[in-house]
Amino acid sequence: MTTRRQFLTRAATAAAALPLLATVARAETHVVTIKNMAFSPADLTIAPGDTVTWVNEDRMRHSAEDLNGAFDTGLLGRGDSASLTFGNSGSFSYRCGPHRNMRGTITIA
Ligand SMILES: [Cu+2]
Repeated sequence: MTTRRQFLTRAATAAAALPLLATVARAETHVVTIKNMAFSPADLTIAPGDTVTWVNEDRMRHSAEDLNGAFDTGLLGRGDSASLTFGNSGSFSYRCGPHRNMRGTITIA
């Protein structure tokens, strides 16, 4: 079973104020695999507006929870995934809820 959850972070307004300078980039989706009690890649840099999809390949349940509460995928069973579309800026540190030593970061650059 696959669950998909969408979250939206704060939309930045700076880019909208400069329409003539903006280039329309195609948003990408990045996959973070959860396997063997680790996020891979643990540290991921994405472009503004990109989506990150976490896929759990472990038998035990995991989650990705932002340390500051910006997002929480909820527990994902084996084969489950959750997707989050990020805004225009920010840097996020997250961990697995049940296994707090499992850590990762998302940087928008
Ligand atoms: Cu975990």
